[in-house]
Parts: sequence; C-alpha cells; structure tokens
Amino acid sequence: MRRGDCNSNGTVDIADPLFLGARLFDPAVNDFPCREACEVNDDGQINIADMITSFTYLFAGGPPPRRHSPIAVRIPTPGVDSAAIWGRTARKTPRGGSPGHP
Ligand SMILES: [Ca+2]
Ligand SMILES: [Ca+2]
Repeated sequence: MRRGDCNSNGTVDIADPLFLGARLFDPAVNDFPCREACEVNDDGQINIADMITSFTYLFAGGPPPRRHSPIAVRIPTPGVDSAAIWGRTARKTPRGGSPGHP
C-alpha cells in the first residue's frame, strides 16, 4: 500500500485524486480498492481534503502523502507512570470511589 495511490496502480499521479473524487461525489460508486491509500492526509476520514492534499502534492509543491502511521503499542513498566510518558496528567481517584468525570 502506498498512501496517495488511490487507484492502486503503483504510482501517485493525477489519476489518483480524480479516482477519489469520482468515488466521493458519485453515490453509486463508493468502493475503494484500498481505503488506506485513499486516505491521503491520514486524518482518519476519506473526504475532499484528501483530494486537495493530493493535488497540492502533485502540482503545488506540497508535502508528500503521509506515511502509514504504525499503531502505538504501550508496554507497561512497573513503577513508571505511563500517563506521564504519554504527556498526560494522571487522573486522581477520589477517596472511596472511582475516577469521576470532570
Ligand atoms: Ca495511482
Ligand atoms: Ca483524510
């Protein structure tokens, strides 16, 4: 899979955003050979922004399609506050209860 190669022909060119547009704007056609390849800007949705990202890359010197994001795997380490590692503040548990909602 190559992100941006929406029509899965092995290259990223103008045919790819046009292929994507045909699928986005024609309700009768909603299949994608590889949804991940068509999800060019890696924001979790396939929409017109992916077309714009492709056109910007191909014709306006924009950045290349984002590479596939590997799934982060958390391996707990005894004695280490995992929330601090991931840049979050750990929730405090109120006395006698479970963490509440803010
Ligand atoms: Ca292609
Ligand atoms: Ca997207």
